[in-house]
Amino acid sequence: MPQVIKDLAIAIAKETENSDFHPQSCLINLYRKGEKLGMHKDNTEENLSAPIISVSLGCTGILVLGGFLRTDETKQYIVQSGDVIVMGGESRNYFHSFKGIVPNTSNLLKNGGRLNLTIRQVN
Ligand SMILES: O=C(O)CCC(=O)C(=O)O
Ligand SMILES: [Mn+2]
Repeated sequence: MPQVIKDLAIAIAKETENSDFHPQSCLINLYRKGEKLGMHKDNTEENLSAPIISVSLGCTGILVLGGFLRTDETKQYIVQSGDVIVMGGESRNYFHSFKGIVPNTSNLLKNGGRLNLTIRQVN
């Protein structure tokens, strides 16, 4: 992982009182018009208490955040380029999904769309 991403994640973690965060992986998702990510929990990491740090770049999109159960009530959040979501504490293990982008809201990426970085501590 590039040092700049590690440094960014550590700085974000500190801002949210996660002073002992060790970034070990960065998953990059690319969403074009009409593409989504279904409801899931991030539970493949050995360490399920370190926060997940999510950085949005490019087009605006809609993130859906639920609770511990798939059937829990959800809330939708508009995420714009540069926005950061920290899933820490209880929300570390909440169900969530990505509903899709609002096309033509950013020209950061050459062909439009949105990049999402999720930076994780694995163990
Ligand atoms: O694109 C997003 O904002 C969510 C990404 C996500 O939940 C994941 O990669 O596990
Ligand atoms: Mn996820």
